[in-house]
Parts: sequence; structure tokens; C-alpha cells
Amino acid sequence: MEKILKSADVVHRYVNNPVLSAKDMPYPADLIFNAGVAKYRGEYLMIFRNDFGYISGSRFEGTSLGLARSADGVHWDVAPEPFLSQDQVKTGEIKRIYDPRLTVIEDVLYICFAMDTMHGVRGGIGRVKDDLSGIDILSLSAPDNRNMVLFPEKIDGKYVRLERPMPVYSRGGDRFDMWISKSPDLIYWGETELVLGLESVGFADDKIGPGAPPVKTDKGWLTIFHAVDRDASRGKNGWEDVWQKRYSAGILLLDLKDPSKVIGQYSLPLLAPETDYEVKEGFRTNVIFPGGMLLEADGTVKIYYGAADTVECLATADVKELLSLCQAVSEL
Ligand code: BMA
Repeated sequence: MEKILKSADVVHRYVNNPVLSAKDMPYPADLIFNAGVAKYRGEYLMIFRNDFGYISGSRFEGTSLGLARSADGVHWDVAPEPFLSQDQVKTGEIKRIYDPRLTVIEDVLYICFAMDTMHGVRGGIGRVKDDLSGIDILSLSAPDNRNMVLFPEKIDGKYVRLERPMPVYSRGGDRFDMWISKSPDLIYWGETELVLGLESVGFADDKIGPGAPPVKTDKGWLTIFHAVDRDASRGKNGWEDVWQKRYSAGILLLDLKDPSKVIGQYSLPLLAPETDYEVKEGFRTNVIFPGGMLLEADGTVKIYYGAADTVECLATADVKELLSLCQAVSEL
């Protein structure tokens, strides 16, 4: 029997979702999803994933990253050319770059991304060029690791990232957790520690991973993550022959001074797939994949997420209500 998951009442999906989809694209596009979003120099910027040229099954001609700009974080203008085209990225070794996340630190815009290579998945961090014409890669992890997100400021003099290594042999199959690492320069990473194990998320039994860059509040770092449960009875779902996973979003609070410490966690999903564009329509149904979270001056939190690996969506919540969902860990 399918376990029913529901979104928290405090979250409101934007009524005109999706905020971006293939029909908004001035160049070939099939799936527009899993975007990173930041407020940068007076506007909202979004860098999104575009899988284009559908062939069959889960095969596409390529993946590029696109750029969109907005004055309100809701309505987006797409740049006429891709931000990073497949041709700019692809080499004999590198297959594609995808699932971008954006963080501004000291007025510099950084991008985290996943990179598929012939020898495994690498998590990358790059500096976005001032004129938004591309990126300079600063570091690439050893395989397999992805879903990196950078905190928006240095903590104790060091850059900090959340990440999701994929230790296939020692954990057995998909059983992946959320980790944290620190760096003096965004190049050398260490002091790695576990933040949250899969077993600490009641609505996941497959894997978890960082979602959007954490948002600073006076109570702690508000942190959204994705959580995956698997059900063998799901079978055919979406465009693929078999798709058994479901992706939801969870929320927790990390200690301001020591973000390796979870100080609060909501035990149920914050967002679970429910609407037609999350559950029924699209390439891989039952997917909510958060990649952006922004706190506005009036306390509204904007949450950006890919839905069904097909479109980019927006949901909002009040920061105080999100904080009150994150009960102290000791009370769970
Ligand atoms: C993950 C990544 C994401 C994707 C998700 C659901 O493993 O590939 O890009 O959104 O699966 O298909």
C-alpha cells in the first residue's frame, strides 16, 4: 500500500505554478527544472536545468543550463541563449552539468552543480563571472558526490557547504545521507561530518540530500532537504518504464555557530507531491526537488522546486511558521 504523504499546511503553492517551463524557452527545451535562485545586485536570478531533445526512455540529446531574471521572484524573463550550453561543457570525460544551486557570499555569486563524468558524479563549485557570461570552476569533488549547497556567509572564518556523498559499497545500494564540509578558500574541503542520517527522516527510506542553500534566521540556519522513499509497486510512472521513487522536501534547523548540529527538525514532509504537475504530469512523476530558498524582508520565504523533473515551481511560507515547525530535536 502506498504510504500517503501530505504537505504542511503552512506552505502555499503559487496559484499560477509553474513559474517556468519548456514553453517559455527561446531555444530547444523539453524539461525545465531543478533551478538555483539568488537575489543578486537588485534582481532575482535563476539558473535552471534544461534537458532537451527527447529520444526515448530516459534518454535526451543533452542538458544545458539556462538563465532567467526577475524583478519580483515570480515572473521570469529567460535570456536568449543558454547560460552554459552542452557544447561548452561536454568533453571526452565530462558528460553534463546539472542541478545548479546559487549562493551570494560577500557580493560574489557562486554556483554549485552536479557533473556527470565517465568516471562518476562529481560535485562542483564555481564562481559566476561578473557579466554572467559563464563560470570559473573552483573545485570538483571526488566521485560520487552531489547536491552541494554553500552557506551564504563564512562561519568561523571558513566557507561551509552541505553535500551528499554516495557511498555505494559501504552503505549498500541507495542509502545516502547529508554531510557538511568546510574550506578556507572554496578549493580545499575538509572537516567533514555527518549532519543528518537517512534513518532520522521518518518519511524517507531510500536517500536524503541538501536542497537549497540554508537561510539565516535568529533561531538558526533554516535548511530544506529532499527525502526519497521507494515503493516497488509503483512501476510505470511518467515517461520511463519504471520509476519507483518519490521525492518530498523536509525542513530542519542547524545551529548558527556550528551548522553540523541539527537543533530542530519537522518530522513530516514540508512539501510532498500532491498536485497534478507534481504527481501526474511530466517525465518522472512524484518528484519535488527544492533548489532555492529566499527570505524576504516581510518574513515570506520563497521556495523554488523542480516538479516531476519537468517544470520549475514556487511555494511560499512565513518564516515564523517554518521555524515553529522545526521542533527542538530533543522533543521529537
Ligand atoms: C536525482 C537527480 C535529480 C532528479 C531526481 C529525480 O537522482 O537526478 O536531478 O530531479 O533524481 O529524478
